[in-house]
Amino acid sequence: LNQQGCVVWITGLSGSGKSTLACSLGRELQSRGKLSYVLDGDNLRHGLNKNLGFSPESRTENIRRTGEVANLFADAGLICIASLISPYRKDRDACRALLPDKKDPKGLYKLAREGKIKGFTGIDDPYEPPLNCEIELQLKDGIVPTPHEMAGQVVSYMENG
Ligand code: GGZ
Repeated sequence: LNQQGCVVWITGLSGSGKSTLACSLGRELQSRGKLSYVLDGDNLRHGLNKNLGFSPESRTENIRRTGEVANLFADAGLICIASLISPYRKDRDACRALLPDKKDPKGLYKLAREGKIKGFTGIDDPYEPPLNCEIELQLKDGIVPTPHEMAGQVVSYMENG
């Protein structure tokens, strides 16, 4: 299997279309040759989470179990799409903490913040942005451009100045 696993977590109210989006995303990924698996809150409540109701504690446990399973799927290289109401922020944050951080894939920032790496650029050692660089890659509507778009900006500068 030549793909990096990850978790796409869909949260929202009952009836807001989470399951529909999850299925549709699964089909879209399949058409691109990517293997995915949907963990749907309502379905999981028939099996794995059969003994759970809707008290705050039960929901927390529901999210925790699903997060652990999603993490295993991702570890096996699948794109795991979880669709659960997951109403409480603290439960979603706990789930997120289980998963490898895509913004810190090597875990270096985490180690640096814990003081386990000293002199890490951007944490306890400076990064001095250039004062007069030739190109500054621009956000588009506040969104970070894709690598392809950024490459376009560089090429355009090289051609047109
Ligand atoms: C919210 C409830 C409740 C209560 C039953 N509150 O739209 P549905 O019907 O088919 O899917 C909903 C499902 C929610 O399960 P989750 O595992 O996603 O919830 S949570 O993340 O909060 O643990 C809904 C149905 O269960 N349902 N009672 N009281 N949704």
